[in-house]
Amino acid sequence: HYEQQYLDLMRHIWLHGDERVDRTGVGTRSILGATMRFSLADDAIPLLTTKRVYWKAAAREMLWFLTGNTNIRPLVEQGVHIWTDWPLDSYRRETGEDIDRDAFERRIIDDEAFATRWGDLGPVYGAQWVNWPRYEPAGEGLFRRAEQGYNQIAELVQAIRTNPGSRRLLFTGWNVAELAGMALPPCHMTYQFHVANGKLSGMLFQRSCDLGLGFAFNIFGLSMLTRMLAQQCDLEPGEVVWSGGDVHLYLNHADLVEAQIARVPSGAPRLRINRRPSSIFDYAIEDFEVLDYAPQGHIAAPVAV
Ligand code: DHF
Ligand code: TMP
Repeated sequence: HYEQQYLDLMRHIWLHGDERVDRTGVGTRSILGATMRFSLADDAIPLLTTKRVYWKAAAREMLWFLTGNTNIRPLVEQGVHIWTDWPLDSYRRETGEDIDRDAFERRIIDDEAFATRWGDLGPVYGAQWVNWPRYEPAGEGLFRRAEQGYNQIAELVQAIRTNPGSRRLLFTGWNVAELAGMALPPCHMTYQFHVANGKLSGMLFQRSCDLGLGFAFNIFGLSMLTRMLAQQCDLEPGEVVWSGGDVHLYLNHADLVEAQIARVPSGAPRLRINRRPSSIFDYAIEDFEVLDYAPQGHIAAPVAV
């Protein structure tokens, strides 16, 4: 089963990873470098079956990246809570107010000015993907920021269509000049694509991977995006290759790890895209459907902020 790779990696890191105190203070067991491959043939989608994954939240997150928006407001409006903890943490630290998570989210929805002030993550994923800053000469050796940045995604679609043999079919969120302004520097930082025999494959380099929590979302996002690009470029889906840099398990995920590695993967979920939108930017959540997904129960685990 495709998921055995994941369970083997989880077991390996839990048994042999280097234990250290990480940025969050929670502590991890960590290794450097891991690769997994998953087929996308016949609509196969590498969703974990040993716990329920809320794939719609991951899909909404991917669609949000493609809009270029970096504010959590549209996510929260759709009931997606995965990014709330970081702005909430800044708000608590900077105001000293002990607001709870639900009240904070309610304010993000109800109060646009509040969302503008407190809901933004800085120039993260979407900002770099579709609007990487471009500078133009402003005379006397000065430069000013151009109104329109580089749209790496639009250029990627164009490049796959016109130059499928290219070895430069990639985009990245790792904009060194802007890292300091980001709530978190990009984890899933570089995506690369490859065309062979009429099939599009996608690869991700993830510099830092929370294997118990973030990974399930990241592998779904990579696969969904590869499927969307294939559809837009009239190619068949090939495979996805995931590669991790610092791949870790948080020490407070012991229950999740023990429960999950005791489970046996089963089934073959499929992702259907029910429409062919006119561009990569025109997909909606209703276009996506997961079939044959009968996972084992969800396993809750705390997220390290
Ligand atoms: N920090 C850390 N420590 N780990 C992460 O995985 C992570 N991911 C981020 C931002 N910062 C992070 C963005 N992605 C969840 C999933 C993905 C995600 C953030 C959080 C999460 O909490 N998932 C839970 C609940 C999902 C839900 O309620 O929809 C899960 O069980 O999958
Ligand atoms: P770091 O910036 O110190 O590496 O912390 C980021 C943490 O968030 C780390 O545990 C990796 C995790 N993460 C993912 O695994 N996937 C994601 O998509 C994001 C945003 C974060």
